[in-house]
Amino acid sequence: MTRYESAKQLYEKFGVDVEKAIRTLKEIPVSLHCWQGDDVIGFDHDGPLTGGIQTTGNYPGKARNWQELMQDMEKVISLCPGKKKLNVHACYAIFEEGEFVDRDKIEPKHFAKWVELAKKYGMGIDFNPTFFSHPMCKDGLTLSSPDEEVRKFWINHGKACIRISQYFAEETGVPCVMNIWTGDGYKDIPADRMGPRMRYKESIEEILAEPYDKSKVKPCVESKVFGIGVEAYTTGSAEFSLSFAAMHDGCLPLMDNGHYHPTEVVSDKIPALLCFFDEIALHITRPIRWDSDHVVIFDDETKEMAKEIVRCDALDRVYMALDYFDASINRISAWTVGFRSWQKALLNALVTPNALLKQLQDENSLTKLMVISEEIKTLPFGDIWEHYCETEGVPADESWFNEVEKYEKEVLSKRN
Ligand code: RNT
Ligand code: ZN
Repeated sequence: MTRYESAKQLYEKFGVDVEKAIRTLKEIPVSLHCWQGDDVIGFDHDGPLTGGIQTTGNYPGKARNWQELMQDMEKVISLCPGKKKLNVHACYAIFEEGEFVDRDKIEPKHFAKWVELAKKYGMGIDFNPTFFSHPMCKDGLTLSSPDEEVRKFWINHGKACIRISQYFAEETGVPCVMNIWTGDGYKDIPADRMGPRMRYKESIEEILAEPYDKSKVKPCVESKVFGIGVEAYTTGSAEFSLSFAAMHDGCLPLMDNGHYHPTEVVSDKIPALLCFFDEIALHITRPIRWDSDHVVIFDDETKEMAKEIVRCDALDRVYMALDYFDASINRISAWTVGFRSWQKALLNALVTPNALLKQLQDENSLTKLMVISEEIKTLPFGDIWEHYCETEGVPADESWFNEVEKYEKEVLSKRN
């Protein structure tokens, strides 16, 4: 018997269909964020990263242009099992030599190269307007600015992004999740908290008034608690964003698990929102003490979030996207560890005996629920994971890192 066969038998004892779990996982897309590769800079400006988010570290070899970024993403794709979707930010528009248009004027053609990459791998694309790192972020405000000209610019950016999202969906045949996040807020106690929120509400409504096909474009609003330099007040707070999505048909709430107070957990929020929304979206990250956007690892809360999606039978109702950026380590490795970790979390959730555990809860057999929950933690999950990677044609163990080291030597170290 192989190690996989014997592991499978142990899981079967708890009523788990391992083959089915693997088949299911292969069909679930996870969005791979382009911004891990160049520290959230993009191709449309020279200035620094703003908006209350920050990358730290200066590990050599970051991608300097679209060719390098795509080459790096293809490397990551080759090292990760599972179905991928691309996640692109508007600041990653690709211009012809000498061409430039500002964000309110971008068009589908500026993203044709991304469509080419997606088609090469049979992937869909998710999209994000970029409301940061730009001179029109006036006093740290965009869609909620008191300056009408500023708001108008960003509303037009949002509308352009709706059109680009629809183009992505039409080209790839996969719906495009378009996420609206702004870093709008104040460093210190504001005198007016509602004014900016009313302006934000009206601005998003104007963006969503752009005609689009609801089956193709899935707009979301992402909430946040605070950012660097924006500690006292965030316009798009949790209550604001959740209420906005609830009150606007077709708009999804997006929860980023770095955007809550440290003892709040998104794993518990997933089943709460699924009681009310047909579909929701997630940004999967790893906050250490704050919204630090560390690389996702196979830790307890990551596992718990995946378990909730599976237990709620909501794999087709939750859009999952990675969102982290670490510039202190090899970026290809950072990307790969994060993607593989979320795959592990999903596989782990799918081979958890959820039906049995739920039955124990409903019978109020809470003692036995604890006993079984603890026993299954030491089942040979690694053997199932290894088998899954083999069937996906990617390295099953840490040997993928040899490829990254080779790539660093041959490609990354030549960039400067
Ligand atoms: C920032 C938000 C947002 C960004 C990306 C780049 O705190 O999480 O989602 O990380 O849009
Ligand atoms: Zn996010």
